[in-house]
Amino acid sequence: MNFKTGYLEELMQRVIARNRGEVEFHQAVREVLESIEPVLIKNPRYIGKGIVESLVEPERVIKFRVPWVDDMGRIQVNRGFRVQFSSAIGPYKGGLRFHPSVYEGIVKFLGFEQIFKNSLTGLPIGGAKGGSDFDPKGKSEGEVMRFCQSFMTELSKHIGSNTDIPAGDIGVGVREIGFLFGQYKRIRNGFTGVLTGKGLNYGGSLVRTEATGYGLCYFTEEMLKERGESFCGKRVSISGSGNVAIYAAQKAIELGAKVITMSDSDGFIYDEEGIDLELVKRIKEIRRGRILEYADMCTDAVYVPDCCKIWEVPCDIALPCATQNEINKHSAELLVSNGCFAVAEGANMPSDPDAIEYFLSNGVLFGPAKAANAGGVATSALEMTQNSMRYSWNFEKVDAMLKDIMVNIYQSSSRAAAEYGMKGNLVAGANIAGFIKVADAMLSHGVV
Ligand code: NDP
Ligand code: 2IT
Repeated sequence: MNFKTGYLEELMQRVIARNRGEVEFHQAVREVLESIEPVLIKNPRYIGKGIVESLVEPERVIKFRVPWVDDMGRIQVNRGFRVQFSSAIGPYKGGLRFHPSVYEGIVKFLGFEQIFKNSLTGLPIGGAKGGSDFDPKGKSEGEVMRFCQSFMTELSKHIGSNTDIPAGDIGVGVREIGFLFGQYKRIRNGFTGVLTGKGLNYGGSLVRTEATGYGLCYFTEEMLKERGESFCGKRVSISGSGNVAIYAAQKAIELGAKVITMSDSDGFIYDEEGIDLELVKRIKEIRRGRILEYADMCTDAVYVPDCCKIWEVPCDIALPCATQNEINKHSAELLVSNGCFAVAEGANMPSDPDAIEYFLSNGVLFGPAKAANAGGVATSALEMTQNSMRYSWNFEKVDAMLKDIMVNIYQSSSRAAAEYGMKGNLVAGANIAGFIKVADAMLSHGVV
């Protein structure tokens, strides 16, 4: 799609020139700019006040060396990042990703997306992301701890419970958050809610572990209701087998669906009888093993050593929960021709632009990541609230608040799409609803 206004085309070209080679960031910006074009045409004051120019430029990019000592006594050096993108509606908030593919472009794309996602939650949180090209796979617990301590030694200078509150993402779960928190507490001599996704015994919130996956299913349920449908009796294909995938599967099964696939970066399993989630949890959460082991232990299941082929399996509903750009146009065509009628994104930006275009123009119910996976960060914000109160809520209360937030996100995205003449297009709706709140806050603050 091309822009109707020369203003946005020029702005996009400037983003590309100023952030060379950061293709994931360009992709994320282009999608948002395309969606908000009708808002800018209707409200030229956003253009006059330079709101979009400011929004595409991070408030601060922090890039640092992370030296650590491996089990052989050798010094290893990784790169750490924190992109504090926008604090227009609250302190910077967003996860940390530890994966070898992490570079500035990935962190910027994730931080940019986080601005609008966090705005959609209705809670007062700005947008940020961070991480490192450190690969936790195959590292001992001692190595992971030493890496986390070194990473936090630098990061601690830039974050704080009222400034920037990181959390987990790929490769960063409750174990890593524990090591990061311990080091922050030691260096700063302060016990504050500076991270979310903490263990339950030192300030974590109930439901945070489950929140992204559960929230994804709550959002999808609302989307399905639009067609008089539900999860009940549906074949659901899920990619990934990490935090988001596992708890999306748990909630989908609880709502009556049959989950038939899960994957990791090496391959996927297909179990026509329905995935045995307790077995997946034993392999992935307890033993930190590979999904291949499922097929060794469960004779009904087939293992395919190519994770990209997962979308060839016929399903009714697809929940991509692994990583960015895991669904291209070819996969989208396969999904639709095999009868898939709903796709909701648990991962960040898992569908590429051509796949999204294909889903939307073929009548597929499509829940974009910013809206559909916002349950994780929303529950993080509830963790911040509980930490501030020095109190904790029970599981049912947090779960009910999460569900309420996801229903509201669906409704505000759906309403914004209809208001701008794009009924049913939740990509446009989520971007518009997320943008307006942030843009109006920026107008109030003046040139800052
Ligand atoms: P985890 O590290 O727990 O799990 C990641 C899963 O995705 C693993 O199964 C991993 O396989 C797979 N994966 C990672 N990279 C690739 C790749 N390049 N190709 C294929 N598979 C891959 O991370 P999460 O479950 O937390 O995150 C999954 C997605 O959800 C990410 O896009 C993340 O940004 C997003 N997200 C996470 C939230 C959270 O609260 N955790 C909130 C909102 C979104 P392998 O083990 O082989 O690497
Ligand atoms: O992408 C995301 O929304 C997350 N990884 C969760 C961020 C958070 O602060 O809980």
